[in-house]
Amino acid sequence: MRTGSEQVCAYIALGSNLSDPVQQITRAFAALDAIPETRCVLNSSLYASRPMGEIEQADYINAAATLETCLSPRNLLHCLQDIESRQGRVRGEVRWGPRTLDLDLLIYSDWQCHDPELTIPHPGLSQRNFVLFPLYEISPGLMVPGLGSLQGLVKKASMIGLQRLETECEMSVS
Ligand code: A4P
Ligand code: MG
Repeated sequence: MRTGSEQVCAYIALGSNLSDPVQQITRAFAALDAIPETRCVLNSSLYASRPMGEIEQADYINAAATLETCLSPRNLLHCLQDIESRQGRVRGEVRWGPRTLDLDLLIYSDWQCHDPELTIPHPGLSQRNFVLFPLYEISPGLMVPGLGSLQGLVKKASMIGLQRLETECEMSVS
C-alpha cells in the first residue's frame, strides 16, 4: 500500500459537459494546483469530444493535467472528489451521464491497483481518445504501467469525434 510522502507524478483526466464546460475545466486546473502538497505543473489544451456511451447528452470538453504530489493515491482521489463536489457534481444517478466535472486519476507514478474504489491506471485510459490525446500532448514519452508506451496507445487510437480547441502547440504522432 502506497502511503505518500515522497513526491511523485500523477496524471489527471478532466471532463465536463454541463454549466459552461470550458469554464469548469479552467477552474479545475486552478483547483488542482491548490490541492495540499501538490502542484499542477502542466495542463493540456482543451478538446471538444462527442459523448461516449448510449445516453443523449451534450458534447464534452476534455483535458489532462500533470501533478507533482506528496499525497497518497487515496488522499489524492479524495481531493479530486472534493473538487468535483465543489464544482456542482451530482454523483450516482446515471452511469456515463452528464456532469459539471469529472476528475479521473489516470496514473500515479509506477503504481498499479485493481480496487473498485481506486483502479490505477484508470481502466478507460487505453480506449478513450479524449483521454489519450490530451495526455500525449503533455507527456509524449510517458510509459503507462502495465500497458507500455503512451505513444503506442495513441498510434492505435483515432481522432474521430475529437477536436483540439487551441492551436498553439501542434501534436504529431509518428
Ligand atoms: N474509481 C476507481 N478508480 C478511479 C480512478 N482511477 N479515478 C472509482 C477516479 N475514480 C476512480 O466514479 C465512480 C467510482 O470510480 C468512484 O467511487 C471512484 O472511487 P465517479 O466519478 O463517481 O463516476 P463516473 O465518473 O460516472 O463513473 P465512470 O464509470 O468512471 O465514468 P467515466 O468513465 O468517467 O465516464 N464522453 C466524453 N466525450 N468525455 C467524457 O469525459 N465521461 C463519461 C464518464 C461518459 N462519457 C464521456 C466522458
Ligand atoms: Mg469519474
